[in-house]
Amino acid sequence: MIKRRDFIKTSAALGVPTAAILSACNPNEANAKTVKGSLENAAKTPLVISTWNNKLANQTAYEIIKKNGSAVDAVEAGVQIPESDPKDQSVGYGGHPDREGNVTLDACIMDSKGNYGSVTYLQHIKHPIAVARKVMDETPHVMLSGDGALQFALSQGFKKEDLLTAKTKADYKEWLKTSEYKPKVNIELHDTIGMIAIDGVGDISGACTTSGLAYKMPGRVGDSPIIGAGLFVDNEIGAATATGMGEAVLRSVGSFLIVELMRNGLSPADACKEAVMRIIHKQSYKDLQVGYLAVNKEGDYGAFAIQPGFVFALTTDEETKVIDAISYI
Ligand code: SD4
Repeated sequence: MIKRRDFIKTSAALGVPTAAILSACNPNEANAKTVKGSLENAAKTPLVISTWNNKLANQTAYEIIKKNGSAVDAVEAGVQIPESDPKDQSVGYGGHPDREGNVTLDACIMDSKGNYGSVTYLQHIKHPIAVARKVMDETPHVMLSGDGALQFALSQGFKKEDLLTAKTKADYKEWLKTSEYKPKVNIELHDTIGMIAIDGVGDISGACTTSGLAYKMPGRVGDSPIIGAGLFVDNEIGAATATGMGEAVLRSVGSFLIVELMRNGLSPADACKEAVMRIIHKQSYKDLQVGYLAVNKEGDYGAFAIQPGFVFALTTDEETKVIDAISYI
C-alpha cells in the first residue's frame, strides 16, 4: 500500500495539485469551504509576517531587516510592540490576568540555527520575549518557568512591573461577578502575536508572545512558548506559528506538523489547512478557534483557521497589508 508521505511526494512530482492530494488523504475534506482569499501566495523575501493586525510590529521588525539586521533581532524587536501596548489585552502589559488576577506571560523565540529560548508563566516583566532571548543566548537551557524565570529576568537587569492596567483591573472585577470561564472565539483568543521573518540573507526566525487565555486557571501554560506547538522554525524548510486555543494546538503539535508537511512538499497554505483538519477531525470545533500561519524558504506564505475572522499582517519591500485567512467554516 502506498504510504501517505510517498503518495504526497509522488503526486507532487507528477504535478498533482496539493488540494487534490489533501482531498485524497482527508475524507472530510469535501466539507471544507473556503470563504475568501486565495490559498497560494507568493511574496518576495525579505519579509515579515505575523498573526492578527500587527502592522506596526511588522514594520518595526522590517526596519531592522532593511538595515541588514538579522531575522532573530527583527522578530524580537517586532513583537515587543504589542507587548508594551496597554490596549492589546492578549499580550504583555495590559494582558488579561488569570482567574486569581495575576498576569502570567508565555513567550518563545527560535533562530535560523535551531536555537530556541522560552519563558512560561512569567509574571511582572513587560517584555517576556526579551527574557526568552536571554534564555536562548545566555543559559544552557531552552525554557525557564514561573519564579525561576522571574529571578533570571531580574538577574539580567529586567524591571519588575505591575502589568495590570485600569481597564484590565476593571474587566477582572466585572468577571469576578460571574466567574464564568468560556473563552470566546476571536475575542479572548485575539491578538497573541506569532511573527516570522526572513532576512536579507534568507535566514528565518520566529517569535511568539502572549498573556494566554483570559481568566485561565493559575499555572496554565498554552501553546505559545512551546517549541513545535506555538512556533517552529527550520531554516532549510520554513516556519509556522499559531494563535487561538492553545490546548488544541498543543495536542496536535501544530507548528512542527506544518513545517514537516512543507518538507514533504505541501505549500504553506495547504500545510496550515491540513494542521487545522487534524484538530477538527478529533474534536468539536463549533466554538473553537485556531489559526495557523506559515512561510516557506522561498517566501511563499499561507494561513488557515477553523473560524472566519483570523487575519495576518504581511510586510515586504512594497507594503504592509492585512490579509484575511481562509477558514474551514
Ligand atoms: C494560548 N494561543 O495561550 C494562546 C492564546 C492566543 O490570541 O492565541 N490568543 O492558548
